[in-house]
Amino acid sequence: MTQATTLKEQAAGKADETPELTDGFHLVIDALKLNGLTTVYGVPGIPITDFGRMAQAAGIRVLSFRHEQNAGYAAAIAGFLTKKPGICLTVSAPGFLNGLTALAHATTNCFPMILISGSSEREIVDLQQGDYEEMDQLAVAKPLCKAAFRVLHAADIGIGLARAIRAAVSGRPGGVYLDLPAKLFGQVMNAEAGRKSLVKVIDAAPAQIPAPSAIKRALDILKSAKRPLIILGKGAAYAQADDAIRTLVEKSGVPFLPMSMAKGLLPDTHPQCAGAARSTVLRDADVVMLIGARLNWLLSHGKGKTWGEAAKQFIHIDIEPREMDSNVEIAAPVVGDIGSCVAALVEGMGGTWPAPPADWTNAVKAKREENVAKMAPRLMNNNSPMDYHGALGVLRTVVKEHPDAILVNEGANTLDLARGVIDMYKPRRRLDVGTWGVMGVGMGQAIAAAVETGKPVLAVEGDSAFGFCGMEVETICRYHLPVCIVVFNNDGIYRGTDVNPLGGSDPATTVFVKGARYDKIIEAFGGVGVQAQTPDELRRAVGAALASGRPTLINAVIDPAAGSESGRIGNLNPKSALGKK
Ligand code: OXT
Ligand code: ADP
Ligand code: MG
Repeated sequence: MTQATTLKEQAAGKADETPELTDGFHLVIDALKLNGLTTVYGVPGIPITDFGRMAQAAGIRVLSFRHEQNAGYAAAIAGFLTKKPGICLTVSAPGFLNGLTALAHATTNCFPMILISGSSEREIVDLQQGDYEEMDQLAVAKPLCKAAFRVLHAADIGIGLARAIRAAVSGRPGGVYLDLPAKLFGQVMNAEAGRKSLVKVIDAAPAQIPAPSAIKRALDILKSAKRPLIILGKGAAYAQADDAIRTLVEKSGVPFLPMSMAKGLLPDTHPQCAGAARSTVLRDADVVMLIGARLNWLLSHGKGKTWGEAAKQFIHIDIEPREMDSNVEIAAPVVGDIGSCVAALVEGMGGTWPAPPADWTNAVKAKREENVAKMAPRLMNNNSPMDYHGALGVLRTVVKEHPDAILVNEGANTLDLARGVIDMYKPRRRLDVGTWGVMGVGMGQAIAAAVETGKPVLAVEGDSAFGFCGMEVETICRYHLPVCIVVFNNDGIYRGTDVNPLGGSDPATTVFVKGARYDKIIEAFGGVGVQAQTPDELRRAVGAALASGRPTLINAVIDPAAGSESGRIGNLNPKSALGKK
């Protein structure tokens, strides 16, 4: 009797005579469910089409995308939002490679994610005999993620998933690849033995308690500071230690600077927030406490002009010991999970803690107020076509009125100016391009944000950025997600005014079709499309979208001349030694 026949007989009620059976499909599903991983982002196809169907039938929420990269970005940000690994499911070779960019992005950003890809038969792959979508996926994935595993036997599925979960969320979180060859799904085994083989991962991300001596060293330095600064990074947002962080900041009285995705951990309107005095605090601080933020390019590697001449001492809180001294000397490394470290610091501060010198906090306050006052009138203009500030002034008010909504943001000018203009009020409400500054994360992030949190999403997208992932508006419409997309349409990358230096019919490399109507795209799928030419029209359209919860795309017409090259990071473009373009 074949195994398939036995399964059929089981279904026909002859289960009494034969032992109950299970197979690879069901073991993977059961293992995911056992570990509370009940949402999967992916694209179906050989060999995982039936897996998706069975998973859906078993109560897992399976969201089918139009491209695996967007599903991967969704899984990555789901990991950030939930502290559980986001799951992305793809087919072999090309689907796997499409998902791999997102896996590498998750690893780079320290987000827990598991990319599960079906793969072709080992025997054929290893002899390179040309299987359907043949690729040695495990070997390809390894250098691009935190860990990579392959499961060959159904009895190892439980252990394989447990290893993947632990690798993704423990220590510094990251991306994990799990390779599941097609044959594995069909492997049959005794159901009872299968159940026993599954592993419910206990304490997947154990607390990492800092050494008391490290806490004392850090507090001694902080206490001696004349111009202290706390920098909050997206690791601090990820840690979900919101109350402890707020207590530390408020008890210390130290000005804090949120990195982009840490905005809202404490409100940007908090009296200690130094976001609007960024250059001043980086240049003048003498003691800098980093909490879940790396001294990478986004912080000018902790040295150079940005950091000024004044001597600095760094206190660095991070779960990854090797992050210490990666760019500059760290005077007080505090290695541990942020929840434990911050709690220990607060405890070590005791009942009272001396406020930082008033000349420092007053100087920060004065600079902040100066910058805010400088920006205010620019946000009020009602120009048509809109400039960035006019349009963003509207969105700033919308977010203030909907502090729970999640803001997704990508582009160059659209990103950099929105980051400064739009105040955030709650933790983990701002999602963006992250450490790589990658375009195309927007729609995946918007979908996962809506799915994982149930909150409304406002996605503010450059027209180029949107182009990397725009087809997912169909996905947004198909799942009826409360996502309002605003495309800042300035006819191109950075600007829409460049011309081909040689003349001729080819446009310049950075410009798109002029006057494009992105709003028409969503109408094809039953969503609401709106063209907004003025800030007033934009205000009305976004208000209606958030009130209705219907998928909406607003084509916000931005002056093509308004942007600058690469937004705020034009300095990173190499210059020709010959001075020519
Ligand atoms: O203190 P000072 O005086 O200096 O002032 C600062 C703050 O204090 C002040 N501020 C405020 N003032 C008043 N009020 C408030 N509330 C306030 N808040 C702040 O404002 C200034 C600035 O503050 P900020 O922003 O905090 O500070 P700064 O100096 O900018 O910070 C430095 C950085 C580095 C931390 C920051 O700039 C940053 O986080 N930057 C991230 C940049 C980034 O990642 N950019 C994306 C990549 S750009 C490029 O690579 C693009 N590509 C290529 C490409 C990519 N990326 N990916 C892929 C897969 N393929 C290709 C492409 C194709 S962008 C791009 C498309 C662009 O076109 P779009 O159409 O999409 O977009 P548009 O440009 O709109 O056309
Ligand atoms: P940002 O871009 O906001 O500056 P980074 O991505 O550079 O932030 O830094 C995030 C840091 O947070 C990483 O070094 C990572 O190891 C750390 N991290 C992530 N989660 C935790 C945690 N729970 N406890 C301690 N550190 C963490
Ligand atoms: Mg643009």
